[in-house]
Amino acid sequence: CGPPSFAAVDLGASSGRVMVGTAGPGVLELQEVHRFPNRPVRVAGTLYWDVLGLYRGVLDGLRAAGRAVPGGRPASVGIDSWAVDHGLLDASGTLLGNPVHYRDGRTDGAAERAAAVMPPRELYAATGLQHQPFNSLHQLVAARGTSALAAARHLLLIPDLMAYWLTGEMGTELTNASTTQLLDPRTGDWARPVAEAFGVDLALFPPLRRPGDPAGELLAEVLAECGLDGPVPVTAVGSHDTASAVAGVPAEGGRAFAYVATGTWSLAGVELEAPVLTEESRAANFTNELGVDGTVRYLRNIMGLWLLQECLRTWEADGLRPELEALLREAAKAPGLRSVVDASDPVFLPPGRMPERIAEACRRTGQPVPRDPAETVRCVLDSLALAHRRAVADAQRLSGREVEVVHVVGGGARNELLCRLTADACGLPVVAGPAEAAAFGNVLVQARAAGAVHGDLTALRSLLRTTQPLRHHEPMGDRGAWERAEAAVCG
Ligand code: ADP
Ligand code: LRH
Repeated sequence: CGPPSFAAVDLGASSGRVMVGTAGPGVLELQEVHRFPNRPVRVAGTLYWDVLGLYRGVLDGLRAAGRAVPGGRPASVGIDSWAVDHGLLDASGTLLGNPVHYRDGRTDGAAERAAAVMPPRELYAATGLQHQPFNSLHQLVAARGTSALAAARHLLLIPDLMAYWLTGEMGTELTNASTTQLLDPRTGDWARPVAEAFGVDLALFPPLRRPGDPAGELLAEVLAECGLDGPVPVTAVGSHDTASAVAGVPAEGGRAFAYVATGTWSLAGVELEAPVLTEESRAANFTNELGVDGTVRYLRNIMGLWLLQECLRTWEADGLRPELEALLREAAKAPGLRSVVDASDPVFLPPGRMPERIAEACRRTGQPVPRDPAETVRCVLDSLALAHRRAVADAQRLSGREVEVVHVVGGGARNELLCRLTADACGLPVVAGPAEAAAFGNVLVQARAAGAVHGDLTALRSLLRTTQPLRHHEPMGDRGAWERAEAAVCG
């Protein structure tokens, strides 16, 4: 028989997918067996994830995976998703309400309330986490006093919740736990003084598990529902999608690299062995999230292709029938760097009429307002490339790690214009791909745990590099133009 196949569940903010990955020495293949939209729902003023709809997508995907793999069942299943969000469960393991979306306004003002409990400097020194209004800690501050939090006996991050429904076993996967602002990135254990100060009961979190650890087996009812023969083990992977995506960067050993994992968000930074907890790093809003194999993902969150997704949604609602590929072709011809916005500005965080918000940001900063959808798309892509440039430069300066190449992975790696602009803006070569880096990282960790592939992250990445098609972009154009654009955004 050939090398084993694994099912990777990867839930992104824009879509969920189940992929079948086959891995062995010199072999790495990925096949998408099911993709489903991830459409949040607003109910009575609160924005929720449709968590049961997503779980149904996972079950449909596992059924499709069973049909796609030789022998009818995957060697194991791994699950990753976006970070910070969670479900609260009562003592019997019943979900107490729908998980709230990180873009919901319930965390408005929570950061200020948190700062009154612990000065941001102290919180950063203890957790290394950047300020984001939606960090799990802020969500818990916002949820204080609610009946759901009072009744909760367990808190499960989204991939851990899916794993619990599939296996009946609870755990807290470490890379995603590092996005809660309750973990100490130096020790990989809970930051107990922080939890105590905020009155967060750490007993809500089931025991920590690491990528590669066993995470149970599919329940009999799940096997029956998915038409699978058991046993099918579940393996913990880098359950934060960005941790899996960074594991799935096809970097070359010995060549220092930065990464931009670009999908709904752009996560841009470097991989380190230890966190950077300096005051300068906090001021630059860099985060220290944990990665696979004890690495630190030192990065900045940039608004990402959400800006484009939300423009498309607005134009669709206005009856314009936008077509992504045509718009990107037009945007490539539109004048470059005509106007740029700050792609880290929280003004772009909530859903709703993005083209107007972009136009308003241009007006506010005295720049020309985009005149049509193509110019708006160009403004978004120029702004993202500029934000990538700033993050890559800041990551190097703050960590002391100089890089030779930028790897662009995630759905945005399919966007040639964005990759080319990122190379030009950073003044560094860009290697683009794979677009499904998170699923690759997920599969590789499972495959190593199963003994199908061996070695450290460098070895896993070398398998990616030698098996996957990648596109290379050399930096071109006028560097001075990017410097002037940066000055326009940063003042
Ligand atoms: P997430 O995991 O956050 O849901 P993805 O990594 O799947 O996001 O990336 C989705 C984004 O990738 C889309 O919003 C779109 O901008 C971009 N994308 C996907 N396919 C293409 C394509 N063929 N050409 C250009 N961009 C693409
Ligand atoms: C990307 C991501 C990112 C988080 C955000 C909430 O999908 O996981 O790393 O900051 O979603």
